[in-house]
Amino acid sequence: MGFQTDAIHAGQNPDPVTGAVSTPIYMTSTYAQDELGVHKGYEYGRTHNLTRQSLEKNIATLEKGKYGIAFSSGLSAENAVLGLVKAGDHLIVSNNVYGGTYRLFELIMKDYGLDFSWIDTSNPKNVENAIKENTKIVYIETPTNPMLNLTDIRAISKICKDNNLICVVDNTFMTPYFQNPLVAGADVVIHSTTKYLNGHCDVVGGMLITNDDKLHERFRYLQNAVGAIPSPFDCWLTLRATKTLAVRMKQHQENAMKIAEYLQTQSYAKKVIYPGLPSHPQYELAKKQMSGFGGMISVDFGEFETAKKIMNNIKVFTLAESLGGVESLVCHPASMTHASVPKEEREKLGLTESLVRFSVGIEDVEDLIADIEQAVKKL
Ligand code: P1T
Repeated sequence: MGFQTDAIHAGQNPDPVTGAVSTPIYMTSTYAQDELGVHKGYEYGRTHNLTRQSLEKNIATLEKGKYGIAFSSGLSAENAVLGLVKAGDHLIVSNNVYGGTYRLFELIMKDYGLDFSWIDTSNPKNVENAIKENTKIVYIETPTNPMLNLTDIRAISKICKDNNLICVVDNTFMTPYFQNPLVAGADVVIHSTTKYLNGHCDVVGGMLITNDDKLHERFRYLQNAVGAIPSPFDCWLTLRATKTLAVRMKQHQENAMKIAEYLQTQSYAKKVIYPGLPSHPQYELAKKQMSGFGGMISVDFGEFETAKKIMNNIKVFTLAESLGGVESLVCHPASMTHASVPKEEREKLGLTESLVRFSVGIEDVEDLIADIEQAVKKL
């Protein structure tokens, strides 16, 4: 089936009892058993929930995967990935990832005996060179948050296959509409469904997707044993949202392209980073690896004061953490989403105090550009 057909139908069948077309929200913590040891396959809410199963099947289908395993946040999904390794193991990770990912890996899990190498994965050679005896996972984010650096998923997946490593890709920024890492050879896809998949800034959630039976078995075990599960209502909201993912992503990207092209002509915007601009250093890879460029733009305004004034004066864009909602947001990565990353590390990546991240929503683009113009007039 095509993407939009799957988005609307995969994982969803009319309710067998009433014929309800919209998947019911099964708000129950437990299930009646017919007699001891005889039940309908549903025993306890943490372990089984039909609304959650529908969402898992839906997103797995969009990612061209066999299995989806839902979590209560993107970070709890990431934590389940770390449940594949044990003390003494080594992981290679993209040197620019969401700040919370850095915090979980480097500031928490390192104390439990995991070793992380933070590598510029945009050059596959760097990944090959970083492999050690005890390396188990290569974890990449592409495009990265917020520098929008790309990593060649095919090249990294091949290195992983050749070295018996697990390749994990955070596909939050692109969504399955623009990029399918499993098709490119990755073993696991991770999403913060909080972002584009849910798309309305009203749910926090996460998802892992894989084709591998063994990985699925382990993730399913961890989902139940650790218990970081999303509520049935949150699953239902996200299931409702993926139905419009394709139309939303088209509009996010159309708006983002127009804004990026506009900002590029403005002298106050010292550096405009958007994978859809030919000036992006990995524009060729972007065209090859993704079927679109997404809705995220990062702009370096050169001076912190300029960046601050724009963020404080902008009106249609809301100054807030997060991204991927229908409403446009603006954020200051250095003090907000990436505050956990040491300043020296941030500066090495170009994640400066004057960098502003725009999550372009699906409002009328003329209003968004006029909003930036009015904020800049106050400089
Ligand atoms: O917030 P949560 O659902 O736990 O997801 C974490 C996460 C994982 N991966 C990426 C690429 C992300 O961007 C995030 C969360 N990011 C933000 C909250 C943000 O504003 O960048």
